[in-house]
Amino acid sequence: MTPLVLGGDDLISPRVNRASDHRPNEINDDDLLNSSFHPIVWLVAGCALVVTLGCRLPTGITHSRWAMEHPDYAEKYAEGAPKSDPIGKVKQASDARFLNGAEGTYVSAGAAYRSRTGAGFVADVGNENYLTSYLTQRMSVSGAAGWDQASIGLDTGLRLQTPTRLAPFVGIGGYAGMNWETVEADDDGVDNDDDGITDERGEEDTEYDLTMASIYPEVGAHFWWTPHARLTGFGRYWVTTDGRESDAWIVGGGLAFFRK
Ligand SMILES: [Ca+2]
Ligand SMILES: [Ca+2]
Repeated sequence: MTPLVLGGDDLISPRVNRASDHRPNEINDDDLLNSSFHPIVWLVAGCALVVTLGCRLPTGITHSRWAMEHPDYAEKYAEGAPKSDPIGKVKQASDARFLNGAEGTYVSAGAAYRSRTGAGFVADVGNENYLTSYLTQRMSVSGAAGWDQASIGLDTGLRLQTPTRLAPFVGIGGYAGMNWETVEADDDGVDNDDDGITDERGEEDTEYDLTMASIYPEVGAHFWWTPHARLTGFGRYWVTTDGRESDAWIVGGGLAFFRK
């Protein structure tokens, strides 16, 4: 056994194991080193990225008064719950009622699946407001695209959620916009691509729908990384005016910053 020493090139670049390095049934120290070292490399790289982005670990993750940098919360919990009051500790660790009236900006992105056009993606940028501590209203510009389809429009919705740091929600939303879609056109009696042959095999046409709309139910959860920054995961099922083949499953996530 050679000593387990951190050093050499391994500190800079995780090396690729070579088959010739191995002898059967022998635990190789380099393997031990590499197997425990790769996560460290990723952790350091991840931390560097987080620091670069100006982010930080969730606030107050080591103590129960998590939102003391927010003035409303700080005033409410100026005197924290004593150690003898575990329920009080849980309450102050989860309370997010100070967000009543907060206004924020969000970006979100997700994967979409339609039975007619297959997989695609969606992206949004917009505003969300806390009408109460447990109800938000949001509005965004939203785009979606797949292999044979693209759309852009306005998206809006309401979310009913718990007024807590980790906040599951249910919501309802609506979308209205323009949709482009490539469809099969080999049986419509028209030379759609102007190549002099009508309805040749594989002929396609582009359909435009300037008034596509959808409504959708939504479920998801928020987590407040800081008293002002919120992470969100969500799932939706779009029911569209273009028929059930244009309906879509959407799963995504987002980041929002709130001012108050
Ligand atoms: Ca043609
Ligand atoms: Ca045709």
